[in-house]
Amino acid sequence: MRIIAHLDMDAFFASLEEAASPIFKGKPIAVGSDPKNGLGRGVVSTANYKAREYGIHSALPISVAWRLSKKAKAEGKQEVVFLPVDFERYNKSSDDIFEIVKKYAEVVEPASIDEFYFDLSFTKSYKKSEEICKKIKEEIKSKLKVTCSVGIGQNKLIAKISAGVKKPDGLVVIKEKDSEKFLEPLSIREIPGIGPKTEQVLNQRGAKIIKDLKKLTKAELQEFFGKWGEDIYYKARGIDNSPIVENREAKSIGEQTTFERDTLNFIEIGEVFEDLCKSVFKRFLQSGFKTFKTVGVTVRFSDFETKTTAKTLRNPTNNEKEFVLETLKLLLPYADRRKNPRQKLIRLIGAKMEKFDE
Ligand code: TTP
Ligand code: MG
Repeated sequence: MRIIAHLDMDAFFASLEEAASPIFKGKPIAVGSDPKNGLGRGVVSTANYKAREYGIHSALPISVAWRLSKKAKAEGKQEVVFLPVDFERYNKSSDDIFEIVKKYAEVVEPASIDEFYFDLSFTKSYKKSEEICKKIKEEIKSKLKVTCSVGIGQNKLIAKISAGVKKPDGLVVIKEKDSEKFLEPLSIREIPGIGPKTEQVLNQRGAKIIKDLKKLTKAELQEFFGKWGEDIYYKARGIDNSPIVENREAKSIGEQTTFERDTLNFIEIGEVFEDLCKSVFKRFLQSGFKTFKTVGVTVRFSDFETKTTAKTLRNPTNNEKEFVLETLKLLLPYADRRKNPRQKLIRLIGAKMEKFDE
């Protein structure tokens, strides 16, 4: 059984701006090109939910957004705060979110600047997956002061669609047995890839919602759209085998491993950890990088609480012994009482290195 989650940040750029400047809190915000007092020619990148109430949204001409703001003001509502796009900062936050998700799931696909797919099949349970996603949401909220919406399902298709149905700050779980019924009442446009053109053709065949789409045979859909038609046929039934692709360029090299049984046996943990470090070091040698400067560990306890620590070394190094020793020093406090006072059993450990060739 696969369990896949999709996480999408809420009004991402605008939320980050709101979080960065308390004076904007609660105000309608549009991030995008310069409105130039209504004469600007660019578009809105995104608007927060408050500004969406005025009809402002992504890709709307900024001049139209300006007018909607003036109209709102005339009606006694708050004027919209217009802000320029600060990609560098948003990218940095995107990396921070990626790192948070990565603590809880080994396989993560950054699908866009504010979207991530990750594999929770290892939990073998929707309940546990939901718990993990709650923790991820909480950690993002506490560290970045912004919210996100998460969907959980049997594949990327169900995960993505369910993440979108309860925005903002949603968490939706669609179990495999419920997935077809979940899809049926939705607009065919909810299926990723069905844009205005495909929609038009399908509307002409009487399919507005997914339930109606299922009345078309595979042969008919293939006739209209070729291979894409076959995809549509399966997607309408909640079937999607596409894999999660970890395509981010290497910023860190690391590995995690889950124990056969949760343990607090120092000898066992030490042995497994040393093997893990050796494997990470081998990948470092293969990577072509010359040195690394930061080392880190991850520990997941039996209740899925997950901790990470990293340490930046005094000097860049390429020494395997140093790597093992330094990460071991980070790991040990989680086994003894220093960082594990209740002596919880350990479920997973990980080691990584970053800051290459500085
Ligand atoms: P989205 O996830 O599509 O939108 P969002 O996060 O702003 O809002 P939602 O709560 O509905 O998810 O896009 C993520 C970011 O990408 C968005 O904050 C700004 C940027 N973006 C553009 O610059 N132009 C666009 O047309 C879209 C759709 C997004
Ligand atoms: Mg988003």
